[in-house]
Amino acid sequence: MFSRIDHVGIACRDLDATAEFYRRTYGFEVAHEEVNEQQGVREAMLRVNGTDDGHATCLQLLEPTRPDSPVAKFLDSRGEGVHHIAFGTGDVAAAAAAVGHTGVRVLDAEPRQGTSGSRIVFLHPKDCGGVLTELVEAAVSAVPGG
Ligand code: CMX
Ligand code: CO
Repeated sequence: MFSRIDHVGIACRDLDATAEFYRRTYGFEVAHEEVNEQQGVREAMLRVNGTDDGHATCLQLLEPTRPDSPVAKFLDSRGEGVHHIAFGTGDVAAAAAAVGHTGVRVLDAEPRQGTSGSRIVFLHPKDCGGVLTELVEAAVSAVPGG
């Protein structure tokens, strides 16, 4: 049901400075940038491996856009660092339902919009060994032939 790590989310205070750190230290370039107002983030995707078809593995750098957002609250309480891990799946609604049946709290009753038109749901970190976990279905348009 889950075939890959889609991305690792990293909370930061300064997106541009953090992207520059990853560029100069590892050579990872920003493949995509967007603002997701629903999630309260300005974000940059840095492709670590794979191709730009919605199935790559990325780092997702996250800067908050408002003080009451999940990433802003995380920065206040824990500071900068790894915020979540995201697993890729072909059907996020079915995957969330299956995980929900195991007793893990699914935070989104319906999938929300993620990066580049993907569909996402979050799982409660307290039910996942302290790891905030995201499930991601890539947008159809990002899949070759889709
Ligand atoms: N990883 C692990 N634990 C986390 C966490 C994280 N990222 N964020 C919060 N927690 C823990 C806290 O440490 C706290 O634990 P204690 O009770 O032991 O102190 C507990 O969860 C509750 O934390 P809180 O600060 O009161 O935060 P909330 O309950 O208000 O929110 C959460 C926590 C996970 C429900 C909320 O952040 C959420 O809904 N996240 C999903 C959406 C999101 O993160 N969007 C940004 C990314 C968007 C994207 O990837 O595209
Ligand atoms: Co994410």
